[in-house]
Amino acid sequence: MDDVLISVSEGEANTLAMEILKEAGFSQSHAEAITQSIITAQRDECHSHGLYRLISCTRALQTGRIDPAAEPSVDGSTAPAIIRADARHAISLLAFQKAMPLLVERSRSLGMAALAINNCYHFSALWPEAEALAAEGLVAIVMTVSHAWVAPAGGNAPAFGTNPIAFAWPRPGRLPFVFDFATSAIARGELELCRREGRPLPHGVAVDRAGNPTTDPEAAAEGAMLTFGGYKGSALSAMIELMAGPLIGDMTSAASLAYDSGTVPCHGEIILAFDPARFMGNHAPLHLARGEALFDSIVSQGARLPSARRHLARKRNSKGQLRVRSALWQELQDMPNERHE
Ligand code: NDP
Ligand code: PYC
Repeated sequence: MDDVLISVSEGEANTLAMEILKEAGFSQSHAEAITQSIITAQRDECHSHGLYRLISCTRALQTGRIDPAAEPSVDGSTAPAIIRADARHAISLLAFQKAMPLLVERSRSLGMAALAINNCYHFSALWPEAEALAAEGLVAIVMTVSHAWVAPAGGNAPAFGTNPIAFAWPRPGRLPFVFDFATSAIARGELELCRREGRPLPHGVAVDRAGNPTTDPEAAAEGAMLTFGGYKGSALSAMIELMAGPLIGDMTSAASLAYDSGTVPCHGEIILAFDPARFMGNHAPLHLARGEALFDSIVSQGARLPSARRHLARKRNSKGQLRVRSALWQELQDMPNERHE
């Protein structure tokens, strides 16, 4: 498919996203949380989790599995360092928003705390949540499972989700150091974009149903995706299954897929937050300077920090214009009309 990036006003994109989500049935607060996440991703040119997700969110809602209006509950009584949020079978984002203040408060008072979000449908990029915690001066790790699409190293049948992990490290006076990636060799969103746009997959990211390497997105969707970094990514993916699944009393990717009959997976997300002020004490400036020296040693040799591309994109798009694929923008504009026909 021949497609180009066009410039779209952020205000217009915001209005269209809200219209699509509200018409699909999402409550005002869920529609706002979803819109905020996808506009934030689009602004940073993270296309696989930007405006494109309006299509999958509305389709997911049509399965009848997602509650479009459930108000999440937040409970900090299990243990001082454990906060539980029950998304009540809604999209995860509102649960995070509602629980974050308590996570920040407990992380500061105890030095570290964990937020377990249960019973959520999760479609979004993780870095906005990691970055929000870094903006509070906290170090953060965010993990979630997803749909069982990914084979373990040495196997060829799906066992893991694409299982992303994000990490954020606050940097005084600068944007935080953040990375956020799927533990699959590519995110499912990338595979779906290749499928929509008729592009081949990169080599080495998927196998077909017979277990042979493939670059055909259709064959890969019927076969299995692969983890990044061979057995290392595979082990990391298994860790995320355990941490964001059984540890917080929730589903693995495979269990959730079976439970939801292959429609949309409902599962958990875990967010860990550490207060550097508590860990470092009086020596904080020294240790933060060591962190900065580490970053300098990376960039001084011509390598880039994760998020550097994103932060440049954010700067480029800071004047209220977003870069959107033209075919996607057309499809989104047609969406509310289609429902009126
Ligand atoms: P990418 O491979 O696009 O990027 C991974 C990370 O690596 C980013 O932080 C990126 O920074 C950084 N990076 C990329 N290239 C370099 C480089 N050359 N040097 C240094 N750092 C680099 O991520 P994925 O496609 O795997 O994931 C995309 C998104 O999908 C993530 O936001 C993830 O949360 C989301 N996702 C969500 C899932 C869910 O269930 N909700 C499941 C799977 C993925 P930069 O952004 O600046 O390029
Ligand atoms: O891109 O792998 C992905 C993904 C799964 C769920 C949401 N995004």
